[in-house]
Amino acid sequence: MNIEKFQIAEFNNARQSDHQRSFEYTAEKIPNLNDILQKLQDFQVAIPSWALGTGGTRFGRFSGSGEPRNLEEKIADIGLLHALNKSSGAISLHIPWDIPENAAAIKALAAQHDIRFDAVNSNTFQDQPDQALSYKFGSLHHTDKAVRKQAIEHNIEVIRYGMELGSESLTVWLSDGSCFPGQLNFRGAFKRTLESLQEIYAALPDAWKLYIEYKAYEPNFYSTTIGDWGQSLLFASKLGPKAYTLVDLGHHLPNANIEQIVALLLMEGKLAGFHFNDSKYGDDDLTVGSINPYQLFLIFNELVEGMDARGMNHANDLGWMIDASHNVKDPLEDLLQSVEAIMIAYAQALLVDTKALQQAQLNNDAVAAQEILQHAFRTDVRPLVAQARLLSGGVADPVAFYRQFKVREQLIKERGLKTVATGL
Ligand code: PSV
Ligand code: MN
Ligand code: MN
Repeated sequence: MNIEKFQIAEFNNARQSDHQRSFEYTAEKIPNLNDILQKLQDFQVAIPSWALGTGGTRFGRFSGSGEPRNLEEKIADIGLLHALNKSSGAISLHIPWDIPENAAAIKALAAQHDIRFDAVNSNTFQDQPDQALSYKFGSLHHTDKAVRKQAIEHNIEVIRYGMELGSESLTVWLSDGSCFPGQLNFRGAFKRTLESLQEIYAALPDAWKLYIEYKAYEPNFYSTTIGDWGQSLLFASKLGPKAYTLVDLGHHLPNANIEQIVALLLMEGKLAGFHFNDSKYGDDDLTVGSINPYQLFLIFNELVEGMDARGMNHANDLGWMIDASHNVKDPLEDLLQSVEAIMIAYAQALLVDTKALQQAQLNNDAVAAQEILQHAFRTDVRPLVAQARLLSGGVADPVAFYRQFKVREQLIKERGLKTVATGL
């Protein structure tokens, strides 16, 4: 289905005076308004190809309707998101869940929707039907050289797909680890993983980056070979300047201070970017901002301050991706909410009076520091985010538009009631 320009105009016009009033109320207090609006317009969040269908758990999956049946339809879905919010102009592919058989055609289709290809993701955490050797006991860390070789070759194949599409980074997440004490020699596993990653690193084209994602536990429940940011950073440092640490917000032990991790990785020039999601208990992969929006704001506060200090470009110098999937929401509505939550946290962070905060820190004035942060956090920046979206040609309220124009119903008409998208 296509979203027509006149539909957007009609929808926005009906909301214009309300929006204008709230925008002006917020805007008049912001000195660098145009700069903030431009930054919001430039900021794009990649949508994972695996989040467009309803997710499941090991207890079951309740598939939605009108889900995309192939990569082309996934790109069309992201095109819909991007037409509405103008902030979803990138896709992150997981291979082999989504194989771009005809890369030129896929690339052209994405370009029609103004979508570029962000990081490509390899998958050595599942066995595929035609696969010679099993990853039951790991992949890049496996004790058997032949299994490691198979996993290395898969990663190199993923790089090749990415090159055809114009991606410039490979994300490696390993489920490698152990379930029981004694099962694995930690140092042996680390060294084997490093050797495997070195071979993958050697296959990276010049402009490419290698993103090393860590995760504390699951599916292995005693140890994970890349279990935390320290281990990931160790690999990234040993590998070289093209290797970075990727932070998935759901991959920490409970109550971890993620904003502090982010600040230090940024300081070291080793932060790859993010897999955004939210969680209450573990790797819950819930909608971004649905559980702990203050944490998300604090992360963005470190990002804005740290990136500005290093002269980095907010939009381009890190990888911004969503990694979420769950059971009960329409995935497209969920992704609209996730992107909105990211834009809100980013806008709030852009409002922080960094100089005043630094002064409060120098004075050890914890009260003033909290006032400064929470003043920004409690500002209703939704009109700013909406204004940026309108300036880019998007809609005032994406979820409301999606419902009013019955987008899912249209997709069901086109694709059918019973459709299952590939992914977890
Ligand atoms: C693992 O939990 C993970 O976060 C990795 O990024 C995978 O690629 C993705 O989820 C799969 O859904
Ligand atoms: Mn992830
Ligand atoms: Mn995860």
